Amino acid sequence: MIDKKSSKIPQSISIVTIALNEEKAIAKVVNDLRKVIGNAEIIVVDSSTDQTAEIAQELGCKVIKQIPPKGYGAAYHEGFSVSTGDIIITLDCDDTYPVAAIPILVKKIQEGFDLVSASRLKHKPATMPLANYIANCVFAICEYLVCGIKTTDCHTGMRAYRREMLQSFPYEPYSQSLAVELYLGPARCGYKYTEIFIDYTERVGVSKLQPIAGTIGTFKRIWKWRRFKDVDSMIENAKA
Ligand SMILES: Nc1nc2c(ncn2[C@@H]2O[C@H](COP(=O)(O)OP(=O)(O)OP(=O)(O)O)[C@@H](O)[C@H]2O)c(=O)[nH]1
Ligand SMILES: [Mg+2]
Repeated sequence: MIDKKSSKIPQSISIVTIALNEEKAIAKVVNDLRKVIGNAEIIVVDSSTDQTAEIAQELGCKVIKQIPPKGYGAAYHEGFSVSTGDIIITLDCDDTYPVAAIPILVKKIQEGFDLVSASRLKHKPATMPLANYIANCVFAICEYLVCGIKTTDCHTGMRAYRREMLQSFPYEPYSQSLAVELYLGPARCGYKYTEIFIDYTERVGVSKLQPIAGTIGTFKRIWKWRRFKDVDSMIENAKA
């Protein structure tokens, strides 16, 4: 709809992850990634006061410092802007997401999808608190009713994006719940999107989730991409 896809099959991969005091998890996450993606670039946008950045640097990651912390969206935005791959994979830096799923995400992008989202919610994961599970189910219902977009998990941190797509629709990085918009926006703009299901394991380290601000942010993002809103003019205005 807004972007002419090049005929070249996307090949190069950037892993973009963000970290706020994840020194207990970072080494395992990076070592697991290396086993799956070899020498692809790994970018860590780090806002930590602990040893996360030093560990990531030692393991050969490209570390971008963002101090003081500017939040989830700002950190990912920075990571996207310095990444170079045709395919951008995101995941939390807390060892909750299965890196073994990355080849499946990559293959789907190479088959022609612009966005592949790794949903944690085929059923309730034992590792997700009940309140979070219920909230995610309510968000999914609202996303369908308000935007007309079917999804089971708009808050998953594990996604694959085709780079050209990510660069060409107007997302707002600096407020809460960017992940919601990075699904609803492309879907509403006519990009080709899909979900796969993954397992979601126990978090290493302390959660940074902000439930109230995140819920408000989610509903704002849903409303931004509501049905019947003229997305073409949104895109034109953003370009102007
Ligand atoms: N650079 C940076 N990273 C952040 C910031 N806030 C959160 N993160 C990271 O963003 C990722 C997602 O945050 P989490 O605390 O895992 O949030 P969540 O996945 O919704 O919650 P859990 O299910 O408890 O893991 C983690 O890797 C955090 O370390 C920030 O302000 N700056
Ligand atoms: Mg997490």
